[in-house]
Amino acid sequence: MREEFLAALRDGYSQSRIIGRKILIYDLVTSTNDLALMLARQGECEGTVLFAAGQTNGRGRLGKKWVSPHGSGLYLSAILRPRLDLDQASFLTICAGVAMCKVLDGLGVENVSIRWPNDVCVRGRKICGILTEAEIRGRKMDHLVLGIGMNVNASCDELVEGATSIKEELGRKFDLTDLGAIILRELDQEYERLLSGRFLKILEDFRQWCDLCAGTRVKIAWADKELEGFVVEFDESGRILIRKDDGTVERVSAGHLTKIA
Ligand code: BT5
Repeated sequence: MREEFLAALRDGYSQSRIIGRKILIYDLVTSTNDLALMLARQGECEGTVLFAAGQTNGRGRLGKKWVSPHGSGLYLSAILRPRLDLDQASFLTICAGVAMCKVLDGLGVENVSIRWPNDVCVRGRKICGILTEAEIRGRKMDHLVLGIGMNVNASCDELVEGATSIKEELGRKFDLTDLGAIILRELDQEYERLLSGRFLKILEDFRQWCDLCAGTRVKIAWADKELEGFVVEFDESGRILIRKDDGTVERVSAGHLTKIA
């Protein structure tokens, strides 16, 4: 493990400024995102993070399941109240993706990349998933829950096809508490950058980690819609800009993306 990460580990949670200033730890929950959304509605403060050892109903996007073997992964949700427009909520996913890439890279995991919008992969195998859920009051964002699932000590056979874990990549187990501290520190740093308006810096990092570049031909499917075209760029809300074959450019904030050779 690299030196700066060992230092982060020694400092533990104390470095957290916002994310992680209050930590709630559970054994088995349905979903840390469900619990965090409930607490956020009841007024829980910004920065509170919930960790669970296991989830019976870990969720991905659009009702998909997040497989959460008990005791061998990190399942956490942070309650955030950023002053952002609702359509900028997906930038939190970008931010968290960058933070998780930095964590994995710092541990020595090679070939880490972001599969837009919310998967962190190693050589195309998914190691971490991010689920950002925002709720509004009136026309403004009231709170947002940032959920992260990281496969740490699970073996491939405990996960799903196409998944991997830190243990599978590095050949050894990690202490979940230490890793939790490292994750909070990185998340907090990225969140700090976001709150201070350094969107472009975060986007710069995102482009470095993202497995897509301008000119890649892709197909994106969401709800009952699908479009195909060439990647142009990502905007400050984390949306992808696609130039369709008729020359028009469409912005998409989430969906299932497939690269077309
Ligand atoms: C995600 O959704 O990747 C977001 C996952 C977020 C999970 C965290 S855990 C803490 C918090 N509480 C929750 O309830 N959720 C969050 P999506 O892009 O829709 O991907 C879902 C797909 O990932 C599934 O359909 C599977 O194909 C795959 N998958 C499920 N479990 C996996 C795992 N443990 N590792 C890798 N891939 C997995």
